[in-house]
Order: sequence, then C-alpha cells, then structure tokens
Amino acid sequence: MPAMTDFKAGFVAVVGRPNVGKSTLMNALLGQPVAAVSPKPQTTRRNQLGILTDDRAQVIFVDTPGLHEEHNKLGALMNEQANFALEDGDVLLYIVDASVAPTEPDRVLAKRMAGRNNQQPLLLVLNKIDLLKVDEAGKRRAEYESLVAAKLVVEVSALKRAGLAELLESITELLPAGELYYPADQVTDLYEKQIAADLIRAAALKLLRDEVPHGIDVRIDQFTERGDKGALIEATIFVERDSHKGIVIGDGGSMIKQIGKAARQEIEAMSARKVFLDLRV
Ligand SMILES: Nc1nc2c(ncn2[C@@H]2O[C@H](COP(=O)(O)OP(=O)(O)OP(=O)(O)O)[C@@H](O)[C@H]2O)c(=O)[nH]1
Ligand SMILES: [Mg+2]
Repeated sequence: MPAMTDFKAGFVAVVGRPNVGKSTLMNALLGQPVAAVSPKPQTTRRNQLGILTDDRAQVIFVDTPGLHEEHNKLGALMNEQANFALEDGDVLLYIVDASVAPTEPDRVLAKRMAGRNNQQPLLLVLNKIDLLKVDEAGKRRAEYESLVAAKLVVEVSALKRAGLAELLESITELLPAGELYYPADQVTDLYEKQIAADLIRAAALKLLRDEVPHGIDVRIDQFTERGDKGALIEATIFVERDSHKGIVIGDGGSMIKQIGKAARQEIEAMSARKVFLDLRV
C-alpha cells in the first residue's frame, strides 16, 4: 500500500464532437461497458462517470454528450452538460476522429479547447486510427496538432483497444495528488439515477404515443434517500418545441399526472421501495 500522499485522484473530462468515440474509449479504458455506444451521433445525453481505481490512482472519467451546434433546448442542455465537465475536469481528454480530416466544426471546437489549455492539462486523443493507412497517420496528426496546442498527443483505437496503456499512463501522471472520491469498487455513478431517468422517459413516450416525437429528455434534479419514507426524486422533462409542453402537461395536468404515476410504479418495482416523484416540464 503506497503512502497516501503518493496517491492520485481526479476528474478527467472526456469531450469532443458527436460520434468520435468518447463512450467507446471510456468503456475500453475501464475494461467494461458502462456507457451506451451507438453508430448514431448524440447517443450520450448526459454526463456519466467511469471510475478506474488501482493502487496508484483513482481516475474518474466523465463521459459527456458530443459538443455540437445546438438547434434546440435539448441540444443546449447536452452542450451544457459537456461544459460542466470541461470546467470541472482536472485533465481534459479532447477526442477527435482521426479517420477524417478536420472540418470547420473541428476548428471551432479546437479553438475553444485551446483556450482552456492554460487552466487544465489537455491531451489530444486521435481516435479511430485503425481506419487510417499507415502513410496517412502522420499527415492527419499534424492537421489536428496544428489546431490545438496540446500537452500531449496520443493515437488510439478505442475499438481495437490500441494505445490505451500509454494513454492511461499519461493521464495518471497528470492527475493531482488526492484521496479516493469514490469507493474503490465503484465503477460508475448511481445506476439508479440513470435508470430512473430512462424509466420516466419511457413512461412519457408510451403515454404520449405519437403526439410528441422522440425529442424528449429527462433530467433528474434531485434523488434523495429518506429511509422509511422512501426516495424523493425530482425530475424535469424537456421537450423540443414549446407546443409540446402543453401536450405533456395535458388538460389540468392530467397527462403529467399519468406519466408520473406510471413512472413511479416502474421505479418502485425496480428499486423495491417507496418513491415520491415530482415531475416538471
Ligand atoms: N473504427 C473505429 N470505430 C470506432 C472507434 N471508436 C468508436 N468507434 C465507433 O464510433 C461510433 C460512435 O462511438 P461512440 O462511443 O458512441 O461515440 P461518442 O463520441 O460517445 O458519441 P456521442 O455520445 O453520440 O457523442 C460507434 O459506432 C463506435 O463503434 C475506433 O477506434 N475505431
Ligand atoms: Mg457517447
């Protein structure tokens, strides 16, 4: 057991544009899947922790929604999540898709990242190098390197699990000294909270049928255990258009009441305890 003063601990913000492989990379670094991954952009809708603890360090990855040009409130909410992680991170992992050349949105985001470089160490991670021919790699690396003055540039393939040991070593070196934030065996933040949000979303989509398209999101604002009184959950439902708000609330609040009841029953069944659910739109 090393002396406590040698131990390192901190938050690593995993940021980048949609679909570059942030969640895949976090899962690969953890050695087990905790974050949802899909070929479609905007899969990750809220920040999620991936916690890796060994005898030298506790690395707390914060997987974030892809930063993108926002067209609606949902988009704004997702960008806001990523921005929180950016502010809070002890280390920034800026992930890019190296299989394609940088485009204008990459330049815009890179500029923002470069602006943070004085506050936090920034690692530029060139992902998806498995899709590159060997003679393309150098050129592509130079293209991205020129966009942002990173402390370090690492080439990886999250999918093929290449370059990960080197990346993890670099991250650990850059972390501040500190003690455990989470129990050593904890791998992610509250599953329950995430599941509760997904259950509320599912209940809403089911009851609303086709009246409101899939552009609906749920944020858990508070999740408090109150012993015998059960859990207190406060959540907000976000819709894409203002006109959808009335539909979700319903006549005299009838629809939101139904959604709340259905979701509460589901959450109680999942967690085998009483739940008090307070919903807002
Ligand atoms: N070839 C290749 N594909 C990859 C690699 N990493 C991720 N992918 C694929 O890229 C797609 C997007 O991966 P995600 O991990 O969901 O991407 P993300 O950045 O978390 O996306 P958002 O959450 O939507 O912002 C998936 O189809 C992955 O399988 C890689 O190293 N090589
Ligand atoms: Mg993701």
